[in-house]
Amino acid sequence: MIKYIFLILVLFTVTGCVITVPPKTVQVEIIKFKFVPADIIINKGDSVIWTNKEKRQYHSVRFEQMGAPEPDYMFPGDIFTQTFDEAGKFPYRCGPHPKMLGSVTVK
Ligand SMILES: [Cu+2]
Repeated sequence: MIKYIFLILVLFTVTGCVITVPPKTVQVEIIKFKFVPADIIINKGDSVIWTNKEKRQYHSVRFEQMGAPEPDYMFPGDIFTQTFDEAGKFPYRCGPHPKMLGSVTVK
């Protein structure tokens, strides 16, 4: 029995190293005119979900340097999702509030 458990542990460890990490989803909150956390580091294939946690204020997530057009405003409770398949650093800002800055670094 102990040998059996040991074998499973070994198999788990070995395959864990071979199989690539499944994509994950990272949350960013928009609150008090800030992206929290403002700067995040993710892996290729991961997604980011921004949620507007304000009581009344709308915002947006605009990847201007990636050539993204002005996105729709996000009202309280709205979310914006983006998946990142390329490595690099992607700064973004809020469309209506250019001083609200954030970045996504993809490894
Ligand atoms: Cu804003």
